[in-house]
Amino acid sequence: MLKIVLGTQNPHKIHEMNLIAKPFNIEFVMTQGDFNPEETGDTFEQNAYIKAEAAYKLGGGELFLADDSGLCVDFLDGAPGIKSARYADTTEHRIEKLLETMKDAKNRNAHFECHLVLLDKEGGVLHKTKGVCRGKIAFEKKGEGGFGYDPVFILDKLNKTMAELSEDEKNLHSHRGKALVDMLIWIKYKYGTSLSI
Ligand code: ITT
Repeated sequence: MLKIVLGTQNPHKIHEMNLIAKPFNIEFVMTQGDFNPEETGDTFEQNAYIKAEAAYKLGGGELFLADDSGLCVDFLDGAPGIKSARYADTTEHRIEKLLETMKDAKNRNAHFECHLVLLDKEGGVLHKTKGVCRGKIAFEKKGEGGFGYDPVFILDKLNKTMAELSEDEKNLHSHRGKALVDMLIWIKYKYGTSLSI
């Protein structure tokens, strides 16, 4: 089993990513020590790099990965985007604010985006991937699964909210699932089928 240090404070991300990585014989482990980098970047990619670098500085492994992701709403010119986690103080308030802001919006198109950055044991960038999942903002919450904006994001492909999907279904269609499978395939071919580094 190849262990990769994941720079995140979000337990939902590590849970989803470990489900996806299991068939690849890869496990994500939390950083050791105080992981709390300031996300000062202007893009998802820059913030993913900032988090991956913070994980690398804490050490504890040979590969370091971070995810920066968010919800981009057409009606809001791409907001909340990189500020998705800071759009309001709690998940409930973030959803309430989004639904209120969107209450008269006809164009409800939106997408989730996920950017992953992988660093080596010297802190150099090894690989980057991106995943996108397209959908629409619902008029009300539906479903209990997932996290964050999942109850108000209706997937175009399935006409269900992300929160109505099983964990496997979400991973099959989500921005994170797409970005991570691309990353895992790259790691597999880079390091060989044994995945030992
Ligand atoms: P880390 O920075 O510690 O990884 P975070 O939750 O703050 O955790 P981000 O800065 O990447 O992560 O912000 C992502 C936010 O975007 C997240 O808090 C959710 O509000 C939203 N988000 C990202 N992926 C999502 C998903 O799969 N489902 C629902 N909301 C998601």
